[in-house]
Amino acid sequence: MSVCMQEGYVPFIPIGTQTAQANSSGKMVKITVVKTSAYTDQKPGTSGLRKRVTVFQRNQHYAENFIQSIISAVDPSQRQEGTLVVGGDGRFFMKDAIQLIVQIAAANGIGRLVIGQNGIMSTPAVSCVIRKIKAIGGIILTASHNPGGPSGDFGIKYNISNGGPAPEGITDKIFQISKSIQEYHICPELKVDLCAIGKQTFEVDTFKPFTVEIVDSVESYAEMLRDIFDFAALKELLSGPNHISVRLDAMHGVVGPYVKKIVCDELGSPANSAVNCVPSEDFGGHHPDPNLTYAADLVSTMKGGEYDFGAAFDGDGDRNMILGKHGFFVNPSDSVAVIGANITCIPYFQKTGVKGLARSMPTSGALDNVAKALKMQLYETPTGWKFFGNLMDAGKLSLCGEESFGTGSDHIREKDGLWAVLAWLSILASRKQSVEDVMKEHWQKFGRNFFTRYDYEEVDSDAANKMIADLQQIMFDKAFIGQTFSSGDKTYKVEKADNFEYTDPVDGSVSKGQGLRIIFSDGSRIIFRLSGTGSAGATIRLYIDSFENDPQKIYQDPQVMLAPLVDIALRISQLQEKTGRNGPTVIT
Ligand code: G16
Repeated sequence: MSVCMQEGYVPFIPIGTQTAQANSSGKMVKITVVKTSAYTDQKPGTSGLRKRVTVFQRNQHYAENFIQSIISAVDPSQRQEGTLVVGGDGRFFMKDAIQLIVQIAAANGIGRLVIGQNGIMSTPAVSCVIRKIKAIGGIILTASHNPGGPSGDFGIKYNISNGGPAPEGITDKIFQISKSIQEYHICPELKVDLCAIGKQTFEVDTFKPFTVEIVDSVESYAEMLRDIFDFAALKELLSGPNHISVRLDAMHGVVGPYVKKIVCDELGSPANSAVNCVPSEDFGGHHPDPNLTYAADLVSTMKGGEYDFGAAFDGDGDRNMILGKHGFFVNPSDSVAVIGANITCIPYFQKTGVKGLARSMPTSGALDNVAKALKMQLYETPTGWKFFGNLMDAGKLSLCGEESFGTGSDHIREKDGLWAVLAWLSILASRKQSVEDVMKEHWQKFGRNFFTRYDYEEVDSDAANKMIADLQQIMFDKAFIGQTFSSGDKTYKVEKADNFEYTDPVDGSVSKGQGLRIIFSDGSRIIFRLSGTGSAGATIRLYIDSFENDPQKIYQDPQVMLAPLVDIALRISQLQEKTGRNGPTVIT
């Protein structure tokens, strides 16, 4: 029945396929109840549960407990009629996890699963499919930009019916269940063939037939993009007589098949314009993280000058990095601002209008400048794409972005790497300018927010927590406001210091403790927060944002421009002394 049967695969009583009628003589799939012990560390972070693969493999029932906790959070009345979409970025342990999801979903009365072929489906594509087929939610197997392979990371994320990451109310519920779970329900003999496109139906004890539908990983998503962008104009740009040359690096992640089918096959870019397009379980041994450090190969190729436009994606295809000729770097905070300023180049927004713009708190104020100039509403949310979903559902938000290489719109409820690339290409097609010229003109018109982020990865957790606690104490001292700090020839006066708190304008929910902010009288900001996506130790992020509109200064090197603020941040926090780190692991 399948042309790509997996090794060791033993098909178990599918009673029907797309072509065959249900066979009532098929054996009944039995449900087993397994006793288990709860774990206390299954709290979803910024985006799902992310841990070392070994944590999932070596701790008994670790993955089963978390999958059961997710499904237990789904109202039983929704399960039998409901569909869950399942897909992942192809990393090590994904296929094992998908088989567990199938077995546990069936045993808990979920009616139908829709799974990407071979388990492959990018995070934006899962969001797209959930919305398209009106599923009750989805489970995404990814640790995003974290490395993969047997000694890398694995992750499980739950998305809700709007296609977006579960909000805190639901992730808290999942966490509570995981802390007291005593048993899980599973159909251990049930196995599905992930290769064969089509339906497999099983008769599960107690419940009515359980259907697993394996779908093409790319098609629904491609169809959506065809509706958003002007494919004829993009085709002209990529393969017409005056075409530009692009270099897209899928970083061995899930986006490879999407880039190949959409950009190469459909828009006509030559096959060699897309590299590292076969998803691999360990991402070729690299970090699938589209930044200047981990996408160094792309940066160096772009510096050669052969290509006009470059982009890289992360493991699950939701992040993007945009580069121009000779490696000209577009900061993600600027990227969303440029898209905002040129939004009418994208047909989708001509149809829907622009309801509002949003950025996460640490993201630079570049988007604010656009919102102000174009008289659009701007929302500032905590870090985490899940915070944008409510605004979109309420019709308040069209375009948003984060400094962490995430850009997207209300076409789905996840950030979308390939969408961002097509958005930039639409701007280039319409303006007939280079990436660098578009960016420079933007700074001339709106001023420039110089931005940098320093990441200190795998810091000792106690030391990181103490540093943050001590800093908060300093900042909350009344004497801190009004204090001045100098470095080189620059002096800054503290105007405001707080731990960012967000009240969702739609449902009134409050999210506290979202990052320490020191805001100076000229609007410059120093922000410290602990990452919620690491899997070992703590990652401290230091963000610096400072606006400049002197035309003589807007082309300077951000690291030079921001050096005084970095110095001040390190002095106030004593980060180096308290963590023993002399420098960051990654600078963006
Ligand atoms: C996730 C979230 C993003 C967030 C990023 C970084 O992205 O979806 O909204 O900005 O993590 O979070 P943190 O600073 O806490 O590490 P992804 O691509 O990792 O799923």
